[in-house]
This record gives sequence, structure tokens and C-alpha cells, in this order.
Amino acid sequence: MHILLTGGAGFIGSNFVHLLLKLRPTYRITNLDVLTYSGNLENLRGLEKDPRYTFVKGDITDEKTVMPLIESCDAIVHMAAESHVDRSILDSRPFVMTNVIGTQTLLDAARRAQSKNGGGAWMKNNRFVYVSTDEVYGSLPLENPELKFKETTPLETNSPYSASKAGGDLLARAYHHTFHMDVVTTRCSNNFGPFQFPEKVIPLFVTNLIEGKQVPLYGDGKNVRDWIHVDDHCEGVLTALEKGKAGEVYNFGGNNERSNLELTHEILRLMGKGHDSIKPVADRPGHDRRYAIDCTKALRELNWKPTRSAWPQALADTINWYKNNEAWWRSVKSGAYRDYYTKQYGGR
Ligand code: NAD
Ligand code: TDX
Repeated sequence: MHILLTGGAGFIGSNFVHLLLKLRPTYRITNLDVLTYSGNLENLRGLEKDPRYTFVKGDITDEKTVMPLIESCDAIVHMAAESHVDRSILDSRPFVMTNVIGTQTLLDAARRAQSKNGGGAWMKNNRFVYVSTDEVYGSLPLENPELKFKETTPLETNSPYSASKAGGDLLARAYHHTFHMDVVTTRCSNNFGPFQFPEKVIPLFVTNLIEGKQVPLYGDGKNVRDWIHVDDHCEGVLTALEKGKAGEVYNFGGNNERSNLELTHEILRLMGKGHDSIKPVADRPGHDRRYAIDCTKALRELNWKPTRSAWPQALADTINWYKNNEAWWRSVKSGAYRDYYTKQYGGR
């Protein structure tokens, strides 16, 4: 099996590459990534000489780049995206370009591609996995803790990020319906783990605390997220690729709901810091209140369940990874990140 992975130099993509080469030693993987601020080849260090792995620098919106790559692979796992909600609030255009036009470019190239070795239309025998997010379902109220997102929950996007991801979901659905393409969509909750860009809340807070800084908590801190370890998500994507049914959507979550205040207290406790390290800041505009995922379909149909997400151990291991990999995040924080945050938020 030869997989074309998009966005493999990012947080989830690079973890997917490492996991796949470990779990499926006979698979080959080609990583197509344009290396935006969040793409980092350091995440894949050591793989340069692995004959099973190839890196191609290129943009998913460029049809000339993607077509030959699709024609030489057996499946596509599409993860490339602009992924940060706060950035989408400041400027939504790159989100529409990559998350909508990029997804359309890939789907359309896959529809028109020929299989390698003259095997007819690529889409007849090969699968396209679209990696989406639980944010496409919108927001749940805090008052009804029993409510969770199911695959049948209507899409009700609130941020430019989630709207652009949902554009991809709808295109993926349409290409299955109209052209009978073998498309499977996955929707996962908030990931944590190694190599996450320190603009997302966990690596931002952990690295700020190592640097002796405060952590900027948005609004009243009561917003809830369901945290899943990135390896559980990556295994979910792999099972969707191997066992999912064409045209279906699968939710993945960690069964690990926490308010941001609970998350922050847990990080402070594990890092031996006090409440005075919290800096309350203005809320994110349009901030979704609660995400919670019902992943019983993935358990029932894919035999998938999260096994590495349980706290406090998984969170403590992640904190230790950032403590042990200071060079990685310091170089990230001193470059694109610093310029961006200094400009937008005065360097918090
Ligand atoms: P990330 O920002 O860390 O990585 C995104 C990668 O995509 C980067 O390597 C970047 O260089 C690449 N990329 C961006 N635009 C591109 C383009 N036009 N062409 C080629 N490559 C491009 O993001 P992540 O957190 O690893 O998220 C990966 C995927 O998973 C995204 O589709 C995201 O929507 C989805 N997702 C993320 C989470 C989460 O908690 N992080 C949860 C659910 C779903
Ligand atoms: O400085 C901060 N302070 C804060 O209180 C940041 C960056 C975030 N937060 C809050 C906002 C959210 O309620 O923490 C929560 C998590 O924020 P993010 O890490 O930015 O994640 P979120 O907005 O929930 O989106 C993430 O999960 C779904 C990913 O970034 C998406 O790519 C994914 O699709």
C-alpha cells in the first residue's frame, strides 16, 4: 500500500507518519506539504533515508503537483489545512484557499486520475480519507452534559476555520454522492501530544510555564473540549482507511472532557505552578462553548477506541515531551510564532 499523505509535516501528519511506519512496516508513504509556519521537517527527522518515506514540497491547491502524486499512490489521507481558529478570525482567506480550494483540487484530481500500471480510473479502486474536525458540528450547551456530537448531527459552523473545514466535508460528501468516489470522512476532537505547534492551548501553556510566563485563559475558562491523544486519532484515521465504509463519516474522541479552567489547573499542578500563573484575557470572538464526541459508531464499525488518552498520565507524558524537547519549541517560538503573536497580541 502506497499512501499519499497531505500535511505530513504538521502536528498530526508527522505523528501519523511515525505511527504508520511502525504499525504497517510494508506500507510506503509520500508526504505532500507546502511547509507553512506550522509545517516542520524537524518533526520527521531521521526518516530522510527510510526508503518507505518520500517528502514532496508542494501546495495542494496546485493541480499539476497533485495529479502525478495521486496517479502513483493507492490511497490519499488528506490532512493538510490551516488549522488554528484564532488565525482564521484574523484572516480567513488562507483557510478558504487551503481547506476548501485545496480539498476541491485533490478531490477533483482524484476523480480524473488514472491508476498506476494502466488499471483504469483511480477512484474506482482507491480510497480518499478526508480528515475533518468535530468543530464542524458547532457548539453544545454546558447545561446539557448528556448531549454529544453524532455523525448525524447537522453541520453548524461558527468560526471561519470550521466553516472552511465544513466546506471540505460537503465537497467530500458530494464527490461520493455524484461521482461514486470512495471517500471516508473522519471528525476528531482536540488532539494533544508531541510536535503540536505552540499556538494551540496545551503546548502554548506548557511552554509559557517553562519560560516562566503566565498562561492566557480566554473568557471565563468554562469552555469545554474533549481531549484525545494524537496517536489515538492517527490509529482512528488508519482504521477508517482500512475498514471504513465508502461515503461514511466516523467520529473520534478521547472521552476526556475538561473545561479550560480544569485543563489549566491540571497543567499547573503537574508543573508545580500556582494559580497566579493564570492571566485572564478577553474571550475569543464567537468562542464555541463545548465540544463532546459520541464515538460509538467507530467502536461498533471499526473496532476503534481511544487507549492512550487517559489523564493525568497522557497529559504528564506530553508535558515531559515539551520539557525534553526545548530546542524544538524554542526554535518554533522564536520564528513565525513570535512575529505573529507580537503583531496580534503584543507577545503574550
Ligand atoms: P497543523 O497546522 O499542525 O499542520 C497542517 C499541515 O498542513 C502543515 O504541515 C502545513 O504546512 C500543511 N499545509 C497547510 N496548507 C497547505 C497547502 N496549501 N498545501 C500543502 N500543505 C499545506 O495542523 P494539525 O493540527 O496537524 O491538523 C491536521 C488536520 O487535522 C487538519 O486538517 C485539521 O483540520 C484536522 N484536525 C485537527 C485537530 C487538532 O486538534 N489539531 C482536531 C481534529 C482535526
Ligand atoms: O491562549 C489560549 N487560551 C485559551 O483559553 C488558546 C490558544 C486557547 N484557549 C482556549 C480556546 C479553546 O476553548 O482553549 C481551547 C482550545 O483552544 P485551541 O487549542 O486553539 O483549540 P480549538 O480552538 O478548540 O481547536 C482545536 O480543536 C479542533 C484545533 O486547533 C483545531 O484544528 C481542531 O479542528
